Amino acid sequence: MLEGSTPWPAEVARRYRTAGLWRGETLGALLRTVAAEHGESTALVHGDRRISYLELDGRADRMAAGFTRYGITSGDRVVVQLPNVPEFVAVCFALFRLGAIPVFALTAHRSQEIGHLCRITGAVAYVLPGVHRGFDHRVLARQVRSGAPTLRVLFSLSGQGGDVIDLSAVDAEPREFAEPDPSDAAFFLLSGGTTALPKVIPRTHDDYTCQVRAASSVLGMSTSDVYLAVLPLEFNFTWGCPGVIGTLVSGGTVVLADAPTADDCFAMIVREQVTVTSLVPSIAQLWLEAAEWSDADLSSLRVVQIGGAKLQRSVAERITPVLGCELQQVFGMAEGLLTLTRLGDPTDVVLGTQGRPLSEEDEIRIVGPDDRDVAAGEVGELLTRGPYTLRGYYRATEHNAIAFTEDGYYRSGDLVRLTADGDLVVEGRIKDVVIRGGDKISAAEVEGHLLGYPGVLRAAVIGVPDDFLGERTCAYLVVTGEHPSLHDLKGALRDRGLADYKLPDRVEFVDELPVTPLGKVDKKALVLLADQGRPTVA
Ligand code: J2J
Repeated sequence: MLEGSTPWPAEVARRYRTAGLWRGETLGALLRTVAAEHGESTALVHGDRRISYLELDGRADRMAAGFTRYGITSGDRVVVQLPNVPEFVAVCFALFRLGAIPVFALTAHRSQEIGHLCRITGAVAYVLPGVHRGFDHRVLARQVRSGAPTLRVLFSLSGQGGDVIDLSAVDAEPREFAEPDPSDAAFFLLSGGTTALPKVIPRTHDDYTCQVRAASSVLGMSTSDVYLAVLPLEFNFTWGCPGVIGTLVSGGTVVLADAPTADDCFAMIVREQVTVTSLVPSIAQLWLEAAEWSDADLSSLRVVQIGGAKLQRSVAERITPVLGCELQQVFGMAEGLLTLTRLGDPTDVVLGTQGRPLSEEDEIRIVGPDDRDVAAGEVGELLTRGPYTLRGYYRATEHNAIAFTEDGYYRSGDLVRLTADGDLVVEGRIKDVVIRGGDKISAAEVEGHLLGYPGVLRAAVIGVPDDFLGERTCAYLVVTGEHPSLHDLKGALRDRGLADYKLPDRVEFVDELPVTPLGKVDKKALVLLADQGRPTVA
């Protein structure tokens, strides 16, 4: 077992195995099995490229052998920062085969995030996109390498030369590798968490195959399904709910979208006869607006999953009439637990709840501040444990002591209630996270960076309601001397290497931050204050 991970207790693991939830399968072997059965079928589509299962399987084998030439071996961690391209999938399966562990990064991540990911995971390699959306990731990579002692090799998607190896050169005669232990980490997801430095989540082969198989079965996925990956592949929602892996396990086809724009996605839906896709609410809203005037025939769509942020009922109500397909609400987290409405659920359940847990072995508790279960139907914090929910963040002993109960429940920080029928409704959260569109922003992380700006004495970051994104960020600052402009603040954070989506949308200045009777910054009071104040123009 990978040092720094927390295993499930032995008797619990035995129960999951006996129940057939953990089957001892590795993700690499899953692709092999499907390729043997549906070799000629199309696994991936990207623009004009169509890649069959046999081709994907073969590419993963050759790439796995190729990676060993650069010294990458079983157990090594490799940061993967790629857009939605077939190479993302091939690199991951190559690493799975090898027993090496992909660490998923967002393409928006910069030196702060990538540097942290490299250091905390001890990554030996970093796979980057080259120049992407006008940003040169090679410069970032060299910068990161100087502060990450374990990082040895850089691979890039587009021909670079020098010290950055072109991914196409990662190619060698296939060879056999020892199967990784299915109860070990297959890859790392990044938490949308609350801490100043983001935590990473080891997802095991056993737990993830359990999740994708169950999610595929809930959606009735089959070889005739075509999944459109609109959101970034590294998002747990897109990767495995059932997403990319669930579609591949079912022998279906995954279509990779470069951007979530309605124009491009509608054209792909028509051309590839897409049946399933997953969206965050803000993108669903854009699609609804576009569909009102578009004459694209979207009738191949059977389900649109929406999750990642609260879906307003008014938006939920328009999905079926406008897009002509079923809506499935999904509440999920990179840490594990998924709840989903089921196909054919009553309208009120689909429109007004986030559904029921994915697995019968998912355990949930809803507790008050005293950690006792609230009365039926009351709102409280959601605690959960189960066959695909982590038991501990990676290398985070101190944080794990507060993020989990002694008996292994993960404290989600989400405020929820259960309806009389047992469907979950998300009511808010107690964790200090802003959910901007589908992006999760840790207030503490941004506050730490704001405090690095000259003259800033105190900083508090809050989410303020926004019609389109759900929430936007607002920074309240106490400063000495002149007030910096929002533009200057954003520039400074960007220069520190913080991803763009974390930069505040608005800044306000106060003489003192309000505090609660316990002496903590009173963020509720700030939200009320923000509501009265007028937004600063960037
Ligand atoms: C309200 N809040 C939600 C929802 C997630 C599937 C779907 C989403 C994620 C995801 C995921 C929400 N309504 N429907 O990993 O596999 C908020 C909660 C939650 C946090 C987790 C998946 N769906 N949320 O969003 O790790 O606050 O996962 O704890 O990015 O998003 O964020 P993340």
